[in-house]
Amino acid sequence: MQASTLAALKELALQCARSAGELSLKRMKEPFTVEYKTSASDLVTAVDKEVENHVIQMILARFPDHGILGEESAHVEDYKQYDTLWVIDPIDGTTNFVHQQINFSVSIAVYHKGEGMVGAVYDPSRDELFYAVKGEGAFLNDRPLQVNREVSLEQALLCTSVFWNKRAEQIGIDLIVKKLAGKVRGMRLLGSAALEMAYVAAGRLDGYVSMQLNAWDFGAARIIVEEAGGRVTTMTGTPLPYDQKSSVMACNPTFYEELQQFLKSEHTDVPSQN
Ligand code: 2AM
Ligand code: CA
Repeated sequence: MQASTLAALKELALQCARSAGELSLKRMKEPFTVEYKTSASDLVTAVDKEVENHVIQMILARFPDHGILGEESAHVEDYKQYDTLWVIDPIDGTTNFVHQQINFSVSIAVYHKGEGMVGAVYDPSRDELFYAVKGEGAFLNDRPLQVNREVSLEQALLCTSVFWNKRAEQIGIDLIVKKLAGKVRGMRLLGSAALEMAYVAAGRLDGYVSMQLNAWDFGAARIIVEEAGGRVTTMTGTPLPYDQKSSVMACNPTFYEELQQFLKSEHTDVPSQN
């Protein structure tokens, strides 16, 4: 990809992330409708849909021949026909948006022929923009990010997204998380996967694990963690897809192998959850 094209993609991705974040903050202060998707713990608001449409319009106004895979419009068209694909989540952490009014983010990624080129995760309530461009490093509001602390699994502060429902119990996620929490220094659950992974890039957390995330939850943050020197794979160590659900493991490389071995020894069926 030409340097000028990459620069244009970066500029638009950052503009979209900021603009979407500002719109969701503004709408948060007004009344909005909340609907259930599949259950009372799976929410979508009118703001998610409005913000996604706003981002789609910004992208297509500039690049009408690009494809879009967005959480609220994932069913709309066959995105596979496009070389350049924008993978977007207008609000990652919708439950936090509704209840806490903090700890939610916008996630915007650009993939070219399946390869991550630009990732932007914006936290509008703290005005923190995490972003990365392939080969150019990762940044938080223009400050370079680097995962460089030497840390063992026992010294690590980890984070995870878990749904405490029947299915999680059937798979045994609750037990894995419990065992992992007993092994590491601490375990956090913030409720926005994109933000949690961006915090790994920023060194605020040492690692993030999830048994199942959607492509728009990890699409941008994965590029940011990798550009910050972190390692991101599925829980079994295979490369992450760019357009499918997957388990995710994103961490400081110094304890990646140790974490992988621990997960393997605790749960041998992990592959079936990818
Ligand atoms: P969302 O807010 O965009 O739905 C913790 O809840 C994290 O998991 C959030 O990033 C959330 O994204 C995501 N999430 C919520 N429900 C999910 C589901 N059914 N499958 C995968 N990820 C989900
Ligand atoms: Ca979302």
